[in-house]
Amino acid sequence: MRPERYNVRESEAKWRKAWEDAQIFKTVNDDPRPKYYVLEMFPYPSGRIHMGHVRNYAMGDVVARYRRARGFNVLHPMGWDAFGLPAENAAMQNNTSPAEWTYANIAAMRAQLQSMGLSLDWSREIATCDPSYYKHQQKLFLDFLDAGLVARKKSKVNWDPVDQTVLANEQVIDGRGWRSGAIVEQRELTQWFLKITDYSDDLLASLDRLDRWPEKVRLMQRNWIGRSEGLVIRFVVDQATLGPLAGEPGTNELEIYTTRPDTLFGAKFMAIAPDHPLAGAAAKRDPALAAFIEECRRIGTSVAAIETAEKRGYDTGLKVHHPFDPGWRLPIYVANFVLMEYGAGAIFGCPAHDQRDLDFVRAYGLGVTPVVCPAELDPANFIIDRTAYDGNGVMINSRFLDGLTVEQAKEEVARRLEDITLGDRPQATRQINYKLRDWGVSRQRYWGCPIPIIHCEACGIVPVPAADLPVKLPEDVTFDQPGNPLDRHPTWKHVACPQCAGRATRETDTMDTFVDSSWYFVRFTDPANAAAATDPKMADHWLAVDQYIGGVEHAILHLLYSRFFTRAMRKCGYLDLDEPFAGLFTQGMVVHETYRGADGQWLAPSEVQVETDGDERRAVLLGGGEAVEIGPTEKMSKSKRNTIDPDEIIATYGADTARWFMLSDSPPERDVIWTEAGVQGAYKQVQRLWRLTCEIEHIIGPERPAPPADYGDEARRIRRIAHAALAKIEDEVERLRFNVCIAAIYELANELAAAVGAIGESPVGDDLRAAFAEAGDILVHCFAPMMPHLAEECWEALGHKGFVAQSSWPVADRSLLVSNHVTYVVQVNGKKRGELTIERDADAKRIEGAALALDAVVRAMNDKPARKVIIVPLRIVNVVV
Ligand code: ANZ
Ligand code: ZN
Repeated sequence: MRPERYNVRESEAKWRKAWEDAQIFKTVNDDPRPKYYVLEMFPYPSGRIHMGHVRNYAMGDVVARYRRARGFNVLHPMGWDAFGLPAENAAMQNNTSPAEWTYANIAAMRAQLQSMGLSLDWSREIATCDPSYYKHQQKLFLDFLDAGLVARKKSKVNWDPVDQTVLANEQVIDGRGWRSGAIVEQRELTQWFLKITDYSDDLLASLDRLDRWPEKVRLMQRNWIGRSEGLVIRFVVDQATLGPLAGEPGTNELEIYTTRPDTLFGAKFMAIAPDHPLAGAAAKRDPALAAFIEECRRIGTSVAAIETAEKRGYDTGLKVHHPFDPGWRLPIYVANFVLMEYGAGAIFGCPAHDQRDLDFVRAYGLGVTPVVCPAELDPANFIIDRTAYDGNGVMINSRFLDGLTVEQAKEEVARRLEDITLGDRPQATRQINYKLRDWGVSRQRYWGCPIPIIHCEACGIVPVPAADLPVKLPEDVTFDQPGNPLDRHPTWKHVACPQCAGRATRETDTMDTFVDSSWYFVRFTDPANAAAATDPKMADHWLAVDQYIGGVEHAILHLLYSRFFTRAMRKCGYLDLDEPFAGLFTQGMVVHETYRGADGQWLAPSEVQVETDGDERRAVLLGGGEAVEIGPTEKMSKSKRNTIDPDEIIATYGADTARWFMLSDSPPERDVIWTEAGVQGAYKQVQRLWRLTCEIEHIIGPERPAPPADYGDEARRIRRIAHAALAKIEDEVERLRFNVCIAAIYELANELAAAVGAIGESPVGDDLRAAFAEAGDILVHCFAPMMPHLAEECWEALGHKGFVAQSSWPVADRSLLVSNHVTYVVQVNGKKRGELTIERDADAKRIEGAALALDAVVRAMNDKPARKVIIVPLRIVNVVV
């Protein structure tokens, strides 16, 4: 007799060791089976896994195990996104080195992931901070440089004037340096850029083909790329307003970009970016303007800064002539909401139809004239108050445009201005703009991939020769002073120029860590390749990733950069593919209630006792009994202390329980609320499934009966239930609806338990034993992807040799599921007269009798006898009279 209780701890350790010993999750490249590549976004080695990881990796593992059972050669690898700032901070605080800290974290987290029982091929593990990885990344950079995909441009960085160092965006808190507290300045540095904008159109257009991506992610990418079609219009500057500036280059006209040329007659002002050359020129004669520009610079010109800052402007005193009415003059403001980097760095403002412009004129009293009236409104009653109107409608207050639609008016303005020549060019030209900018990859940091470039006084920029790669990070660095240790290292940066052998220095910037994660999924296809980043054959064989799973926080940058990298790698011959991720799934977060003590301090769930009294929930301090306030349910975070440690859960309940609960409780794209009761419920299921398996085994007996030729009613019913569950779970796993699968497993288990209970101790025929054997196998197969350890134990209990993890998925016999009735079309002399629903296995005589008895048939036969009745099985009955 088997033990009543399933010993989670013993069993989980045993099966993990058995899998490991047999190396069953190791993937070979030249396997003849069809490939399936499932990947979860690799973690940053912060030191410990959190529940979000558990959820993410449990989902990926279900897919991997399911596909393996379905006969695919599955690639399911794991690695570490291992460069980045936290390692430098830790080195600074704990007097260790970033490498030591990182590798210790990797070791700890690897052990944690292994305790989850994930079916990963650990032989393919990579860490992006390893020279064996970043060597190839440096080569990629040099190949991109050769291919014209790298540029060097000036760009702004955050500069801490006290620490004399560049700060990452996350090190700037409320405009101040995180360590020094000094007000951060913007400085221009020459930096390296990857030319992602070469692919703007392609990256946008291809989104349409990614039909296994969530629509919301595609929309976010579309918005980020931000394609817009508009018009560049040249406004003539009123020379009389120029004063001493008259004649200075670039002062006689102002070029703007607009997507709404139809609103030109609603214009109230012009606005230029603080760094616009005309602003600089005007500031020369106006110190207050110079001060205003300086202030705008300090706030910064990031999109986020601009969106939150109050709209402010400064009247330069300059004016332009309206293109359709020289007598109409518009003032030029310098405004903090106009970006130099977009369009022409200048706009005309139409407050009635643009919210920013409206906010602006409300502050500066410039008036509002609506020019587009919603079709259903009378223009006389149409008033713009606090909200601009950006919808469609009919043109009003717009002279020759009146009565046109917005689209017609846009076209009319474009046509007219294209026909006017100013100097030797038309006054307006059509233009397509993108929000997407080239990707600045230079970081003034130590713990990143060194950019493989040498600066020679004589030769300029010299790539490090391929034979000298990798450019390794020096290990003897200190973090006792601010700034980049590579800059102050005594020897590392001084080298002989590879071209002229003269004195030269290394580039001390390292790459943005997003570069590291932009091609790791490619590296997994051939991770030990020392000669090159990829073997194109392997890359093309494995890619695209069939199912990628990760957090929606990576919906924009990581995915866009990876899509760009794939295209750039194709250009350089590393692979032949454009879209790296055929299927994408973004999972929801793991959330938990929050608790606060009487002193307002956050309390951890482990410090709190929650009591339920009917619908009422109350919490008290564990031990103390003081009342605790139950706060909202929020994403698990250290700051709110509402985290649950996966290690503790796995130690108490086992990995299967943790996985099961993560998958069971809500649809995978939604947030899952972690509750103690939920985990306990999952644990009960583990025990229950074990007991049920033992009971089924008892019914089957020591010998498995061969499948009989005929099944009795009860055996047929059991088979139908099992195959229905199997078919359902197949369909739902493929749609990643894990919670629905689990519900179906519960249902199957309930039905089987009831059937077992009904048998009690009465004798069981071979057909029923065979049906139970089959149903037991199906049950175990169905939960094996979610609870792999328990499944092995049950598989063994059912008398199988070998691993369920390696056995094939049972074939769902869908013919068992079809209903017992079929519907025939009934014809008289070939003409449809009615329908007949009858048992599937009814014989010809019964079908004929029932068809001839139908009212519609009797009428159509008109008292004539049937000469012949032709039956097409399961489809048609034709009565010939
Ligand atoms: C006049 C106008 C009237 C506008 C109106 C909008 C509504 P997208 O789709 O983002 O390309 N714009 C142009 N360049 C800008 C810059 N450098 N900084 C800030 N804003 C800028 O939008 C283009 C619109 O954004 C342009 O059309 C311009 O304002 C503004 F009823 O021109 B519009
Ligand atoms: Zn040189």
